[in-house]
Amino acid sequence: MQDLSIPQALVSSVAGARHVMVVTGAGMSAESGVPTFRDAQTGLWSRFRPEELATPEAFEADPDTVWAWYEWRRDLVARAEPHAGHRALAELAGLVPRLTLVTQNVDGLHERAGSRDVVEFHGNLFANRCFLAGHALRDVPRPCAKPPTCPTCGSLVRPGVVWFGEAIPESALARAAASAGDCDVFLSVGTSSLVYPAAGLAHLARDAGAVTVEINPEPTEFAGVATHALAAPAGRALPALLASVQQALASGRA
Ligand code: BV8
Repeated sequence: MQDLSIPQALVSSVAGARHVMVVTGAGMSAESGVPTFRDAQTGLWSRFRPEELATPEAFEADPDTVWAWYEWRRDLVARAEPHAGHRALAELAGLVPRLTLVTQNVDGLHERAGSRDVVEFHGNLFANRCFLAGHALRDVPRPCAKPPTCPTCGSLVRPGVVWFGEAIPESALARAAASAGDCDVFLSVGTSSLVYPAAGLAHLARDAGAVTVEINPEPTEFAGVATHALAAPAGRALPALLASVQQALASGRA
């Protein structure tokens, strides 16, 4: 399949950028075989909607079911591999003076692809902590059918993710908001742009004058206000963008 053609104006904006910001959503992991939230949950999970499971109330009401859902996702993610789109973002970081990568995903695939200093806006599947006091528990042995209890305070252990109705970690929110206000180019990749405050970052960047881009095979309402919209999967669009930027920099056309 030949490379996707990237608008020259976009290539020049990225190649000449001082600060590129990228926000990724579940669509970024789709080509790694990790289902998105909009996909029907497979098998056992077809009876639930993620918004019904990813809340503190759901965990308090039925810790075993919520924990089992996250164990199912940890198994799935542990078997998944980053794809060429993840690797393209890691490489792009080496071509521009500054790249801030914020992800809504909790699967750790960006780090496994080589990205550094990733802002995990919604936490990480493998960073467990206890429900009452937040004591971090690094090595919960797996498989682990039921939520363990915290050795320090005895409360149940929960996944170290941000649930609906929970605040984004302050440092992640501050870094993401500051970057959105400072970046020259903002790439929104693989997100339905429905969950806030993550979805607000693209508008912050646009209002601050950044060139904004949406990469999504199904354009969202943000595509209508973005500078560029690439209706393509991340695994095709990001390597094509990287190749075009590398060419522009090599030929001095940045
Ligand atoms: C907050 C971690 C306030 C867990 C996630 C009532 C009470 C409180 C808050 C609210 C409320 N009502 C509304 C809110 C705000 C709420 C919210 O936005 N709700 C939505 C549903 C309206 N937000 C919150 O609750 C946030 N917290 O507001 O706190 C507060 C403040 C101070 C003190 C206390 C409280 C917290 C939100 C975080 C929730 N946690 N994840 C877990 O993973 O289990 S959210 C989770 O869902 C994801 O992380 C992600 O953010 C979201 C799913 O969205 P996407 O990533 O975009 O995925 P989706 O499936 O939707 O779309 C995939 C896209 O990819 C599609 O467009 C598709 O076309 C595209 N695609 C498919 N294939 C590809 C592709 N793109 C590219 N390439 C491909 N190959």
